[in-house]
Amino acid sequence: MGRKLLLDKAHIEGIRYYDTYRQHGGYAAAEKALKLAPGDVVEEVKKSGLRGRGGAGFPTGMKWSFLAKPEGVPRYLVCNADESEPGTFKDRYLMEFIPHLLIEGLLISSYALGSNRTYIYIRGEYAWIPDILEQAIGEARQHGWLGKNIQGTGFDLEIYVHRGAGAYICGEETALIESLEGKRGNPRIKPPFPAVKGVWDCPTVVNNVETLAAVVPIINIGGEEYAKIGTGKSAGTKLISACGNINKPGVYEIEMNLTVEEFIFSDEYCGGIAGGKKLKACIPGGSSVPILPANLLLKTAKGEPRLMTYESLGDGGFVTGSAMGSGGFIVFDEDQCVVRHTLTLARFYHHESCGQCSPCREGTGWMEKVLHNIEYGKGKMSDIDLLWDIQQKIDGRTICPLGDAAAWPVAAAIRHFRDEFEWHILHPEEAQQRNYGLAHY
Ligand code: L3W
Ligand code: SF4
Repeated sequence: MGRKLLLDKAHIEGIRYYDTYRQHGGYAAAEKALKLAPGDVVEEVKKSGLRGRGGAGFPTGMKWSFLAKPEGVPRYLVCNADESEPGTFKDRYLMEFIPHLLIEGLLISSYALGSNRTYIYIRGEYAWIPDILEQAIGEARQHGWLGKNIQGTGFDLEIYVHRGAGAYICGEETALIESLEGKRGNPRIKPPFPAVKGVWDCPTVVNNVETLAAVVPIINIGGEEYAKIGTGKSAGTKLISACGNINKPGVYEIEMNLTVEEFIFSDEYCGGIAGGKKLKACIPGGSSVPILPANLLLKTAKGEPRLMTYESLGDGGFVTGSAMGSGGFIVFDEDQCVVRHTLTLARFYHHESCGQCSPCREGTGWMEKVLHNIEYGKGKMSDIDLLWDIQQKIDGRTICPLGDAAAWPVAAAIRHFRDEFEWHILHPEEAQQRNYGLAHY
């Protein structure tokens, strides 16, 4: 059984409330961190090897050390709780069941970064969670963990919960900042990175919910100890939200050296494919990452077992690999239709494109139309090459990663399941009549 650092107490009755959280060791890491110099807390996070849990996997300690510190200018920490990536629901679980873990992580991280005003930007559709967070913030203030002169250290901190309005693009950090400032959530061109010019043009760190929660066990056990878990490049534990055609969908905490095979088939995690069917494919890191067919999912191109790590899931780049992404693990059984799923995703990205750059605005719409034709019996063989061409013209040519995220699923579907596209084109009536029993995510 793997070590649990984030969800080890999530099952305890009443852990959502301060008294229970405190009785079970809560705020011990904050006590410890507040006795250290802020720079030493940053060092501890650097030593841990923690990487951003929102999708990009950028080293957290490095991001923190990039934060500009001009004299007399406030610095901000923003928690990205705009969890909207299809297949991803692990941050919701953390906030809903163990909100004080996030508040404690925010306190420690704000102290380390010198942020006296920290924001939680939360997805609009998570309508019931702001109340849970506000309750935890109120309790933390009541017990002297927020407000002025926290625990007599001279450090002041307020945490504000800001609700988004339901746009996926606001999970992109610069769109999130625009939205937080009260504007339309259009991504900004980077550089400058938020670490230099973020909220109200001030230096800002934007980190994912899980990343900030992971700071608590890092301080509790020490950065070096945390770094011993996993594979080095993928240190620590990771939350995975597993869904699709599996026996036990849910949020799991894994050590990052578990094999994909064990994750899917063991009873401790997904419990195998539902209905005794065969595994067909998987999107292992949220809808933006390439789909992997079963043969490439369980073993790497070198024939080694594929691990639930940044490096193993991403090995070989586009050809054989996918990505750890946000940890949204979507499993497909043998009856699933890759064309239909690719269309669903194309529709999503078209709908969510902010429209600023032409390749994304126009290309996502084109991909949706062409896929719709193929799925609904009006496709031509040349449409497959057309789709390939469109995705290539989007990839790497846009302001923010949404363009790439729209292109990659299409590219991977054609690369690995071209025969399915051809079958749809050659058998239009049969393709329409099939009832696929789509996986839910
Ligand atoms: C200062 C530099 N800071 C990089 C910072 C940068 C950002 C972080 C990573 O996209 C991905 C995307 C989705 N000085 C810096 C620097 N930084 N160089 O490091 O940056 P980047 O550009 O690699 O990625 P990103 O823009 O954060 C995130 C993928 O995640 N994804 C999406 C998941 C969506 C959710 C959700 O719904 N919550 O998680 C899943 O795979 O496609 O590729 O902070 O500022 N020189
Ligand atoms: Fe907007 Fe798409 Fe361009 Fe991102 S890539 S800025 S979502 S148009």
